[in-house]
Amino acid sequence: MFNKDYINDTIAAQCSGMTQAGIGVIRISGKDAIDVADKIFLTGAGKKISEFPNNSIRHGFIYDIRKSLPEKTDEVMLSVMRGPHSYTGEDVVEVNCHGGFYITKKILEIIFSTGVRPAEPGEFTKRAFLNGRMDLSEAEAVMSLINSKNEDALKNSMDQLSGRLKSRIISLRKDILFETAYIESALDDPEHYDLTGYPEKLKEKVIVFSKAISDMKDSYDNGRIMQDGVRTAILGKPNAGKSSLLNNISGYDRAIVTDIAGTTRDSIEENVNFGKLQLRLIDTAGIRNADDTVEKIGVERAFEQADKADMIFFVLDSSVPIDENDKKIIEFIKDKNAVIILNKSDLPPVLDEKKIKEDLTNSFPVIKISSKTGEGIDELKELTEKFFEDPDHGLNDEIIITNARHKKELDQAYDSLQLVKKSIDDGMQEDFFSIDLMSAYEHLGYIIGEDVGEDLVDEIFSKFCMGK
Ligand SMILES: Nc1nc2c(ncn2[C@@H]2O[C@H](COP(=O)(O)OP(=O)(O)OP(=O)(O)O)[C@@H](O)[C@H]2O)c(=O)[nH]1
Ligand SMILES: [Mg+2]
Repeated sequence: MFNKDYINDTIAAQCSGMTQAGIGVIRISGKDAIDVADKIFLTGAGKKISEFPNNSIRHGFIYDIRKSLPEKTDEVMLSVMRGPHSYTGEDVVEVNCHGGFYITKKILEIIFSTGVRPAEPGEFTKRAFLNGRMDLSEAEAVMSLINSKNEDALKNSMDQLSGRLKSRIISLRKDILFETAYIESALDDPEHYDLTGYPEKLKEKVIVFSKAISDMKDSYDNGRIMQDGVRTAILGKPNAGKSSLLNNISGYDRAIVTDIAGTTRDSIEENVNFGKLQLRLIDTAGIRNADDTVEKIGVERAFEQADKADMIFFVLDSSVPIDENDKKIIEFIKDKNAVIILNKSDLPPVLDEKKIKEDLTNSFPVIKISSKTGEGIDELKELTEKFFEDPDHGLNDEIIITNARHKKELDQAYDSLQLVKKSIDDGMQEDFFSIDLMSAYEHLGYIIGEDVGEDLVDEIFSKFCMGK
């Protein structure tokens, strides 16, 4: 299916970030990798890398062989990893050079002058997949590992990279295939296989398979939270101190704060690390019946943001009494995830805390803070962390799906299994069962890269960063 000539050439790219740094890493992969390294590198004692054992690293010099008299270009460490036991499954050479823009670019140019081709984004990992070093779900885990912004996301990517999702999918596929094979054998050889009572047994198994798949499907929301952060909308009436809270949590003056009610007009987003969590914090316009057109739109947007959010920080100004605007918000958040924040704890309290708890039927945690002095922010942090550690909202599920492509295939596998169940309930012939069982089998296979087309593979790897 895949063009083998294509994988016969040798590629190279800078693997370290495109920034000034102590060390820059350039990777060369393909059948000529070691020959190329021999042409451009010598140790101080004049030895070539091909003379060195596998998985070793050597100190030496890169020479600019484009000059008539090769010229020392950089002092480097060079490592050699021969295929098939390398990242890509091919011969790989890595150059650790000095990490300046100019020097890494120059070494790459020397490498390209030998006929090596620049690697496309994700091409090293794509080769690892094509050479059977990892399945598609593991290759995708490499990308999410690089993109991880917090502890949970990192742990989950590492789990996926070590093949946890893959083993679950493989075992499910094996069980589904067994049933299909049984049906096919029974239809071919009715003398030795008896299908009496089989549909009922199959139905029980299909329910078990469906449950396993729906658990993975359900974890997708948590997966998104883990990967992109908890969408947290800060909601409250004008002047409650919403923008001050955003500024306090993000650690700098992100939003404009004034004592004029209606300062924030449009929603403002900021990604912050909040304890172990990553929050996508959204400051919104203060909720009130505004006459001003712009402010009105701002208020509508505030409610839209709160609707989409995983969590609402409802900010009340504890130095003034509750008013109609607060009541409107109390009504709005009733069936949502929210924390009630009594802000301005540094001022004499006016607001009746007991009354608020009653109004909210005690269903939300209430916390006192001061966005001005920072009092209570640590408690808010702990409370938010605890909320998302709770197994109900949990980031502790066994396997967590973070990839939209995986979710889509799981949806389709699940739907196919529901068709099997329906055919059983409708008393259809056994061969109907196997068609939909096989469809579920195929969709699960796409997750790990069984029988996926070249286009899809190109699409997936093109999302990777350079040098990976
Ligand atoms: N004393 C005290 N003042 C605060 C606190 N938080 C905010 N303020 C003050 O309250 C006023 C309004 O603060 P903002 O953060 O702009 O309020 P907001 O909710 O974003 O207001 P809008 O954008 O108009 O909806 C400012 O003068 C802040 O300095 C606090 O904890 N203590
Ligand atoms: Mg504001």
